[in-house]
Amino acid sequence: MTPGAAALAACAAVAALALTAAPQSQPPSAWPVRFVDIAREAGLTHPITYGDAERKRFIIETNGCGVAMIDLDDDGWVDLLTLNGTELEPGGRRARTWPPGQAPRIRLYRNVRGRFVEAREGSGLDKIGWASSVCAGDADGDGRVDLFLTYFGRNVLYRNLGQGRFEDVTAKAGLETGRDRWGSGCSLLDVDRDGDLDLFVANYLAFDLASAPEPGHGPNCRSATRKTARPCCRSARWASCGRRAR
Ligand SMILES: [Ca+2]
Ligand SMILES: [Ca+2]
Ligand SMILES: [Ca+2]
Repeated sequence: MTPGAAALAACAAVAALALTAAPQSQPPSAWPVRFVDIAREAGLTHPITYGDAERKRFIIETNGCGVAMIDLDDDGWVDLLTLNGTELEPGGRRARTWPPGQAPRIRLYRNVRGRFVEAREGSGLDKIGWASSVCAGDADGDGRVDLFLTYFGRNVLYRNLGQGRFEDVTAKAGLETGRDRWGSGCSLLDVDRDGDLDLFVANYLAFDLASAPEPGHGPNCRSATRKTARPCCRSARWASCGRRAR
């Protein structure tokens, strides 16, 4: 057998072995996971408010907000924090003023063996506004999980004081931005591995409620593919957008 023929024969043998060793292909089985909505049974019935429930005029009313599931009291049961938004004044461009006790608020629920019980008073998570996202971590290294919340407006760092109570330490932590921005996402992570948690905040649009055009009247709502620009969001289903953040 020539060297070339020997090499070919060896390759054929390896290929035959590979074929016999290859697993038989199996039809994909259904993923054995199902989800069932048990929010009501678990005690989670409060709605989230984010702009007018029926008609959205501006993009700020459309994005909604996040939640966090964390064991805040170290009892082994994951607790729940739900953020909230607000509404605009009817026909106006400012966040409305709410009667005492009626503002949509951040809700902190303690998990009591699978049922969530709201901590009604004294949590200190008091800021009302367009909350967007939340991230959790022990920012000051005292062993308790703290919370950072982003807003359209002013972001907030809440220090966990224990017993379901929090303190706004944004200014103390050097996190005042000096101007309103639209914080859309965040992470608390040790980027440089020095043992201290660092903070990453992503911002969304540069958006100003005072100057945002009504739906159908802004340059972002015009078709760029037609010779004659025309509104592409005439319906109230479309909301007026802002510029990209820089
Ligand atoms: Ca818990
Ligand atoms: Ca802490
Ligand atoms: Ca660090």
